[in-house]
Amino acid sequence: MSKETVPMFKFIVLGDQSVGKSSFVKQYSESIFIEAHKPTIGVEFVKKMVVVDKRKVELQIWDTAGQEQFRSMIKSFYRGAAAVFVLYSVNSRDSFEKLDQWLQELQESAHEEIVKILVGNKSDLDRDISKEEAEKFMNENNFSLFFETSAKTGENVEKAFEDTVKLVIMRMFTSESFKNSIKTTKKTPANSRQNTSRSEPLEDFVQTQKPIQLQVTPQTQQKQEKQCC
Ligand SMILES: Nc1nc2c(ncn2[C@@H]2O[C@H](COP(=O)(O)OP(=O)(O)OP(=O)(O)O)[C@@H](O)[C@H]2O)c(=O)[nH]1
Ligand SMILES: [Mg+2]
Repeated sequence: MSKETVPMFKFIVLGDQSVGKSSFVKQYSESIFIEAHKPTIGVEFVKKMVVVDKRKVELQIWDTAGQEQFRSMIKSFYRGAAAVFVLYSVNSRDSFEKLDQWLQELQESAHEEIVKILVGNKSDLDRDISKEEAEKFMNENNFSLFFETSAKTGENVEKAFEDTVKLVIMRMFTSESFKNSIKTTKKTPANSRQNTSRSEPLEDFVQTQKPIQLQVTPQTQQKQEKQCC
């Protein structure tokens, strides 16, 4: 009996303290919102099986702490990640200004092919950062997609994850170096028989599927064209 091979994508969620990283992940994985702020200690991990355009993918979502003291340990989790959500809060200029620091850390510690997604969370609150300002930042800093979300109302949260999955799949079809930079299989326990073919499920996946079309903003499209040629 042949066993279905489901590729795994590792996603990281970064951003300043209290921007709503854990709430964003919780809203997506469990459809719940909690008013109280319980700071994340180190890194928390959530798994979710999703079907996007008839493709089944397992997501491993790593929700990181915003507190400064955890920065150095968080870096060790970037390895093999397909995408990173970098969050700020639309009502906090301070969190928007910290984005440069997160980009700097990514540049130092993540592989350069990682898909970067900019997320302005707390869109249900009065804003301090306009959409135009955030779009300008996105274009200047090589983000692939930008969303304004509310982890409270759920606005755009599922779309942010689903469009990111679609984009990652699209990159797998178009970029060999991206495919080689991301981890798509689960770690096997140390005492089990090692599956040495790291990319096998991904190869199956790519070979048996047709490329998909992702709706992207004009800016994103221009950027992707620039990147590809
Ligand atoms: N109104 C509103 N509040 C939100 C939203 N997202 C998160 N919050 C609130 O903001 C506070 C911080 O949310 P968390 O999700 O814990 O923030 P975090 O980024 O994970 O924080 P750290 O783990 O400390 O880095 C909590 O009180 C949440 O209820 C949102 O979209 N809208
Ligand atoms: Mg948290």
